[in-house]
Amino acid sequence: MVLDDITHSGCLPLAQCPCTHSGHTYMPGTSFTTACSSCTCFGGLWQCQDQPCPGTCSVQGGSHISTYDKKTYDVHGDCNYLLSKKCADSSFTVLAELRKCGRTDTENCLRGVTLSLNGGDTTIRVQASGGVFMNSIYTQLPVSAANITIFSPTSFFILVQTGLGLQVQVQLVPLMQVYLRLDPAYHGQMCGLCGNFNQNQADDFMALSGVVEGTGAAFSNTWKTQAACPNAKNIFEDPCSLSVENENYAQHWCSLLTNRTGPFSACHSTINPSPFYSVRVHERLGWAVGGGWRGALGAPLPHQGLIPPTHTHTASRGLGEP
Ligand SMILES: [Ca+2]
Repeated sequence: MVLDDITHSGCLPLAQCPCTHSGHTYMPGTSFTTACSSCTCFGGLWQCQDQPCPGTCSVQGGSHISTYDKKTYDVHGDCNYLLSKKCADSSFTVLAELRKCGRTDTENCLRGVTLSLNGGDTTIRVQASGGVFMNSIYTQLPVSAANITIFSPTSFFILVQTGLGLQVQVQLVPLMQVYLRLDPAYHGQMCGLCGNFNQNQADDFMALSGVVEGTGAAFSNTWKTQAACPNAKNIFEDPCSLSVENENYAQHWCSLLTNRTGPFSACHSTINPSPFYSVRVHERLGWAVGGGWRGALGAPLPHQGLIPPTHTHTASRGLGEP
């Protein structure tokens, strides 16, 4: 017999112990499923099995890449890049246009995302302005064609849903960012800045030649789609070192993300805010140093859910994310 400190029902056999998850109580034998695992409560403990998990790759802040295998690096580029494609064929190809957009080399913007299907039979380009072009023709949303649906769930987002297991989520406000969500069936078959999706971060910088590049810049240069573009350089300069005042400003506002009693604290049990904090501080500093600062921390954060519960708005919904 053990003391039930969850539902406070007194003493009960171990096998009858409930479990908790995210503040909810589950009785023995009940289960819950997430996108990546299935867990069942046995004797007060969760027994979980991994499920095939979709991969998410993103380009945030114009330069921060997070691969399907969750390796993060920066590309301070000024070119079109192959973001992701199946290595073996051209069933789908996603290109990203990254441009310099300020006075310093660390200010970069995502200007457009292009999705090609079936070897280029269908090409969809989404511009930072929100304009959508299908086969170079300006297209009003929603639009549905063979194997593809494009719609705007809110004024902040455009979703491109393909019948190939790839969803492209384009954020437009306050700046263009893109998230690729890929079916686990593509495990280990991918090429491009998003990596190979084999659940091994260590080989994500492997170029087509088979060589594993040492830096994000060198790796990104192997995926330029225009030879005439300048090569991206490694930038080791910490923008925090340029201005104590800017650093304090960025840390003050961005610490709202990690503050244990702040507006995002209710999300912390589900999402670790630290990576977001780090990216945002550098983003704000980069903007501040370059004069492009707009002071918009309240802008929507990536769709993974880091939106304050008290400010949840339609921009965060309908994206199918946990
Ligand atoms: Ca990998």
